[in-house]
Amino acid sequence: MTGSFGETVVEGFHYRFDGPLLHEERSAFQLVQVYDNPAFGRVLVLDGLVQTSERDEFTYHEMLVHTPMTLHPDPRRVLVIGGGDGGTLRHVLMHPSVERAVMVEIDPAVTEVCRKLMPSIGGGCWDDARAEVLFADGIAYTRDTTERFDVIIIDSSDPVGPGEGLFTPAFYADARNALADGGVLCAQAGGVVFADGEYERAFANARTAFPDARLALGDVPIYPGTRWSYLIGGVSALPTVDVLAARATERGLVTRYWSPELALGAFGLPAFVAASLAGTPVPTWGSA
Ligand code: SPD
Repeated sequence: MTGSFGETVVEGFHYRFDGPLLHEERSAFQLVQVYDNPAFGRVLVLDGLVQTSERDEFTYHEMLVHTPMTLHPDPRRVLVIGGGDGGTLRHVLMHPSVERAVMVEIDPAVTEVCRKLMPSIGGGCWDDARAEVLFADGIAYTRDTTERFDVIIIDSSDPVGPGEGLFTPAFYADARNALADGGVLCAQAGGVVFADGEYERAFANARTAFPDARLALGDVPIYPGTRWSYLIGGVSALPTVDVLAARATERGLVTRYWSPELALGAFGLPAFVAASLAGTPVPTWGSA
């Protein structure tokens, strides 16, 4: 079947991918689609919004995972909320210090189709004895768990539909409680170029539980506007690049996007993002 898919980014700007639809189903939670695109390979789309692709997933997952994992000196227990495609779990398990990684995904249909049609994203994570994969509500899990985690990673979809509750003050407070002493939180917080208050709201809500919350930015070519934000909580002072580099070397990390220099530089924000987070009025996108 030939076809195309895409998103309306803002009024007057739509982006379109060509490629056949390989899979479509309405799960109990959302519309799940996989397309095949000549530039990005297979692409997972949920409720019409692009989630990840075979060819650029590394840009997103490496920032989302290796940044918090190397900010922690010895991450042994890790909780992943969402991340049904397996990319986040696969990258978490690259850290040899990890003894246990729990992934809580709400929609089994996402995992099932990604394992079948996009197997390179999760790789061997599904068979790793350190991993436990649960299909359950991540909000309830985080609230109710008695375990304490060194790193919690929120690999959600956008703050609409199933992902909405993962951006609230109540959820961030529960995540704070589920962290061990010295624990680090990382959550995807949306794009910053064509943002509609999304990352600012996530940041403000996270700050109610993590007074030290900060934002890092990275590039994800397939996402609208490309510049993507990652919220980090639980790190009062960033380490030096030498500390991050030593941790990456000790752990034998082999990365294609992430580097210690990039990770620390990512906390240097464009002026309009810093101003927006500070609540200082900034010109909206497209203003002269
Ligand atoms: N607008 C799409 C944001 C999606 C972020 N999560 C993607 C999941 C990839 N593991």
